Amino acid sequence: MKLAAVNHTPKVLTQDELKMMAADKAVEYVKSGMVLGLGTGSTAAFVVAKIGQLLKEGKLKDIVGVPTSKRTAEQAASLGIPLSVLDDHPKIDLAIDGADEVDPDLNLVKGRGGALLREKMVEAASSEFIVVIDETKLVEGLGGSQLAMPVEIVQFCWKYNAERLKNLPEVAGCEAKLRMDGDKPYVTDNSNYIVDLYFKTPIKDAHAAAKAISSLEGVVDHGLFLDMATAVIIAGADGITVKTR
Ligand code: ABF
Repeated sequence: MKLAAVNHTPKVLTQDELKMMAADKAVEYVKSGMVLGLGTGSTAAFVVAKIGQLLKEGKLKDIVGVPTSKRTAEQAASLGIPLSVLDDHPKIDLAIDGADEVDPDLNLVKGRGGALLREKMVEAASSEFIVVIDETKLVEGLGGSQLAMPVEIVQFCWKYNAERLKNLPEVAGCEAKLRMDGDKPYVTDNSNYIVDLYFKTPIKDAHAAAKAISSLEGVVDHGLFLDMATAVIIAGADGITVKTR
């Protein structure tokens, strides 16, 4: 008798599938009547899409979304999610957003998508802040991915400020590069520039670095989101893990 071959190799999930899994889990925490902070980036876009779907199906009601970027506002509006701003809804029940790096204490690097300022304003105003990531975002220390840690600065004399950032002892040894959009500087939703800091080794003291960066005149905000996340949902090959503070 000839036996049919059975393939027992487990399916390897793509990064997008993992992001969607994390997003779906986070949306389980959304309840009707909530004011929601809507994040930015590809993982947050899955969250917004799911919320839109549940609203359409009548499984969620009376949601108000406070978007963290113009592109999230556009996506949410296209899905019929009612929108507001912090001026009108200064207290947010729950914000859900992605991140670029997450350390073991649930501190984050965010803002590679360029929306760090509005993300930080909305997420700081939220009673709960759930971060949704795939496992590639986990690091032992912030800056450890060797990818950009963004700093939003005013356009005026950006070179002067990039130089001052690079020379701060708290971020010693980093490189500072103006973020570009083609052959022009990248401009944020708030009409500012971004200087990306690149680290060869993780930042030694992220709280000291955050304080030093913020102390420079002309710095608007930075991508270190410290002591802000209340939970992190991580999607990996072994499924979903929820870490809480
Ligand atoms: C936002 O989107 C940002 O703070 C972060 O830069 C980025 C994460 O992107 P993605 O979810 O696309 O990986 O959350």
